[in-house]
Amino acid sequence: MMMDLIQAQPYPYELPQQGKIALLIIDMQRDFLESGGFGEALGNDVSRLRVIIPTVQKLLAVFREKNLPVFHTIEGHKTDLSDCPPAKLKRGQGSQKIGDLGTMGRILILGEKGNQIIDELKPLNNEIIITKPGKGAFYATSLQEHLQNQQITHLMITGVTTEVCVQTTMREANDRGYECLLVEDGTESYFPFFKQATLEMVRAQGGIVGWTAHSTDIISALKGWNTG
Ligand code: TIU
Repeated sequence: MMMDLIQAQPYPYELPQQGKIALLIIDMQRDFLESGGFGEALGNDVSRLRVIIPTVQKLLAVFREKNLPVFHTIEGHKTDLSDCPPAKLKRGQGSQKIGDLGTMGRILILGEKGNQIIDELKPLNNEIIITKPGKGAFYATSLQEHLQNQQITHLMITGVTTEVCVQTTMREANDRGYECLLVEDGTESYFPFFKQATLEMVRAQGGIVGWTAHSTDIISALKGWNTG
């Protein structure tokens, strides 16, 4: 039987013979990529995350072209903060906290301007948006239910930030039995060293958490893949 493989580390990643692959785009919301949101409130230079936008756009275009499922996530809290643990609310020493009024609305609150996915990656109506109160996309969300309903077994993971929401989600997915591939140039961190360390730690020990691959290798494999 011919296998469809993506050139990856620590070894080639097999595209599913059975089951499906989905694209997971983590938290590409204004909060983390534009000035005036949560990322900046935490003291970060948000501009450095923007380099991955064209890569994620290209992957998104291939998934849409091949009619493969796409999931977007947003980190955010209810207006009354009832889903925000006190520990998360009081954490940090920045001038603004979750729920405070910033230049893009209330910080990290669902529905506010800062909480919207950036225009460049605007979801289509048939793409599911998972809002999440934590760093991981499985905690207190319906993500797993959606994946199971759609027989998705493989996840291609992109978004921000690599060592926080992306890595947490990848670890959660790995423990739930998903074959996870982290897109090297489709994820970014405020700290280059943390991104590099994350790539290395997930693929160490024979792929203890999963694989990493460059978008060009992923796109060429997906384009030639007969999804049946
Ligand atoms: N602070 C930071 O790097 N990230 C977050 O708070 N959330 C996400 O990673 N989405």
